[in-house]
Amino acid sequence: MVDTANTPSTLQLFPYEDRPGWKGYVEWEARPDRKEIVRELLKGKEFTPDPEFQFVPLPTTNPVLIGDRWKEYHEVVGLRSIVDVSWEVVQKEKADMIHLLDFPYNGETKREHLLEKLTDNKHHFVRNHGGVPDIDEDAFELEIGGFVHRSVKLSLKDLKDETKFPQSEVTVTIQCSGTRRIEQIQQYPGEGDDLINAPWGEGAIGTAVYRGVPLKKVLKHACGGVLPECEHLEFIGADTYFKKGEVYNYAVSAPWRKVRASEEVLLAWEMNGEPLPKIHGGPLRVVVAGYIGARSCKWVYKINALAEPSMGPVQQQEYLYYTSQIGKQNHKFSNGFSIQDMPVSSAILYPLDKTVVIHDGVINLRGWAYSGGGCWVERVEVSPDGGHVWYAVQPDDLTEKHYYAWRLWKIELPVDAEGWLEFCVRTWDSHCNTEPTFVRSAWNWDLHVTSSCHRIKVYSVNKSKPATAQRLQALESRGIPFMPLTKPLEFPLEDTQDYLASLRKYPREPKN
Ligand SMILES: Nc1nc2c(c(=O)[nH]1)N[C@H]1C(S)=C(S)[C@@H](COP(=O)(O)O)O[C@H]1N2
Ligand SMILES: [Mo]
Repeated sequence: MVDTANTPSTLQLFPYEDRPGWKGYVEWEARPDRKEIVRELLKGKEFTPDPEFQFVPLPTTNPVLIGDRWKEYHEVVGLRSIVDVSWEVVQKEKADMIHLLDFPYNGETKREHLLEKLTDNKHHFVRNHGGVPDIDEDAFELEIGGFVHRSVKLSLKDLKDETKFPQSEVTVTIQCSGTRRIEQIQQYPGEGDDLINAPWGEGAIGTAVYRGVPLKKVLKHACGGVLPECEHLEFIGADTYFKKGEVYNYAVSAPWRKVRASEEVLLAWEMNGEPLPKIHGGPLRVVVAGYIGARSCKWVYKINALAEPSMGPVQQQEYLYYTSQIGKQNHKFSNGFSIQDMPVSSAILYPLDKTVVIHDGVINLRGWAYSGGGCWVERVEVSPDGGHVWYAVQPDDLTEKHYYAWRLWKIELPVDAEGWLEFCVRTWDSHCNTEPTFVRSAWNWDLHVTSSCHRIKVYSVNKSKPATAQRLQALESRGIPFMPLTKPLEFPLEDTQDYLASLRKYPREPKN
């Protein structure tokens, strides 16, 4: 618990509005003095532990998890208003979501909203490591420095000036590397990070058309290019991130090689034709197409050209992919590889897991398929038997190809068998990559990148079978619903006469 007796004196320590028009922004990276004060304030204090949700079932509430600990961090340093304002933004911009974590806000898109090629801004998932800054467009400024020929400060007006920078519009799928993490958790619990590694299902992914300027053009035209020492571009966001008793601004990086090669590393201010919503990084964010969501820094106000990757904890200490033998006792920041390009993956959105499907020998399935790194989805295959027999989705049943976006798919799957069946999906991309077969094949301590074949269990009732059709009719004529599946039938399906006839024809015991 927070020792409130010690907090009032800290209330004025850090400004809620560090620059005029920049609410909810506090500069930490350029202020080691402030970082030191926070370190001292947090030292030795006890905070509410994070909720345990890996060894126990997830609550069915919405919000699912409550970030008490993170609210208390902000309270102790006198920044409680960041917590409150962030929740107000959620109410305004993201009312209709699965709120996985209330603060820092993590919101998952509901299944029905994943079935559109472009995800509506109000339904696109959100992953935050801190609060949501509220920065005036007119007051906003982007600073670029480090190993560039010329350090610059650019207003949003400068960036939007087409006589200075050519603009691009790109359809991009942003996927959190935690998508489908819940499947890893259900098999083997893993990293319980201080900032809760959200138990995402299939909805930490979304697709939008982003408008902005390619970063490489800005580096070229505004900064006169980068210096030979520049190998990485670091992006710093205006939000506040606590990690192990220290405070930071969110910082990540992407290699210069990626930025140079690609029009698709954008500084974006528009999402699906609308100004970038605050919760998605407005007024300006980076969009690193093809990479894990974490690199697409929101509220980016500073870019540094560096010789090495960012030392920000998100880049250095998180989003690492370990072997399945590396766990709590032996993981180091250097012995996992840094996840950048997203691998190929897919999900079945309908039918829902653990549902009953009454059908005529064909079940309709729908879902998404995506591959990062500029690879595109070539083929989606679905299996009705856990992965032995595979049926390919027909080309007409896939949405159009993009270099950096998902394809939605649908298929009419022939299904003869009844009872519990395991359906799964696997996708092949343009580089002939496909998905590991089982979660266990790709389980990793940080629970990232669940890219194994997505599996669901469906209870099949095939009414093209005469016996099944008759029984369903018998139920209907009595007004008895089939569901819920686990409720026993209210009447016997066989009368005594039929039973005895059958028994006499096929005796239970051998005759001799
Ligand atoms: N400044 C900042 N940028 C950020 C984050 C953040 O917490 N702060 N989260 C990252 C992560 S982990 C993901 S998956 C994406 C999510 O983008 P979205 O919230 O717009 O969907 O933003 C990334 N950019
Ligand atoms: Mo993420």
